[in-house]
Amino acid sequence: MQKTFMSSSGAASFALLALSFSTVSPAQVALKRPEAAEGAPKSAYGPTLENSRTPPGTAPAGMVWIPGGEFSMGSEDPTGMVCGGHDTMPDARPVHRVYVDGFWMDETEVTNAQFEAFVKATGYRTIAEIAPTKEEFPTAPPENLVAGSTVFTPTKSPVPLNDHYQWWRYQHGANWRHPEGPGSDFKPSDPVVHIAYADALAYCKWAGKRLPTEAEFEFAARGGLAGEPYAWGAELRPDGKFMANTFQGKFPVRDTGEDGFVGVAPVKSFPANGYGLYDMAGNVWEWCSDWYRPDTFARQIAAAGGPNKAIRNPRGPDAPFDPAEPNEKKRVQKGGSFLCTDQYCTRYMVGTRGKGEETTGSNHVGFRCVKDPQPGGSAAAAPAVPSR
Ligand SMILES: [Ca+2]
Ligand SMILES: [Cu+2]
Repeated sequence: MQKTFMSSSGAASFALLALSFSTVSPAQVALKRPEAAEGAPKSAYGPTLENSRTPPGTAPAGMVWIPGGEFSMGSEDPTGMVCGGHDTMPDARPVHRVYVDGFWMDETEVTNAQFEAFVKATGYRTIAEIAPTKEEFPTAPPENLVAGSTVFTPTKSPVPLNDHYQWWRYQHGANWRHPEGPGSDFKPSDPVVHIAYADALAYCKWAGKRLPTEAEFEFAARGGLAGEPYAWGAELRPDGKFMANTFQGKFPVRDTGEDGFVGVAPVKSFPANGYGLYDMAGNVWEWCSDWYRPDTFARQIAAAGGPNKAIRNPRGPDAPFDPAEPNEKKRVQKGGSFLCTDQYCTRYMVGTRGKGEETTGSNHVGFRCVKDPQPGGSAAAAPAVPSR
């Protein structure tokens, strides 16, 4: 019932611990570092203890079974790692134990074709398609009260990376149908973008699904591995192979697209992880249902009585708070995007956390859905049906 793995950072698997020491090489002993070894540095990660991988019924179309179980959530400081980048990411610590129940998850990000089916069935209009009002933005000049969304724009020359407004512009007419603005058209197999939180929720409701919690997303992204920095293992590019759609070249001047894609990539362009999920890192950011706070993990651990007491099915704090922008209501986003690079942001790393203001989509923010198993076991009896 349990699968355990040797993590790159030295977390020992249960299987190895069960061996007698006489059968283990000195190198392995050094990796395992018994709990009693005082003063020795110790990985914060424990094993991943999966529930049964047997699905509770037939999978809903396009979804895969995520078994759930207990795992270590969060990220150690990546700045010392190869390709770890410059950001220490304290909001992803302490690493701590979490348990999630099993669930179904979309094997890909929601695509434009899927989103178009939703829009055709419901007439839904996304936030990016609706002009902001004077009531919502009393101080904004009237000429700015135009529907649109934020679009990444390469700079002409290298810039200090301390002000992201240098490479984001508010583009009138940018929305899921026109990802770069008027004149650009969506591709059916690309992930839908320019999706605000409410837009994602509306789609989920129509599809009979919901957004993943942050813990569910991370459990799923780890694909059964334990303590690895990436959804596929220890290295960003094993044997030189690109495993996710990220940014190459000089950020934010020019993406050379060595991984095959400048900007967004069609879903399933890179290998699936251990659970059969595609693009859990890179491509587009994905909304989670949790409110964002930088100290979420510390608060949960305090409430649970320590980092080794598994927190069951965490749903995040009751209210959002980001000291960097205290008036904005932010939700957690996971996975990073096609703009991630170790020059600026390495949130393609599986234990790291992103955040986004609820009403703000952009051309690198999308989502995917999850679904709870049906009581009685047959999930196949509940296909996605328009609810209105
Ligand atoms: Ca790319
Ligand atoms: Cu990033």
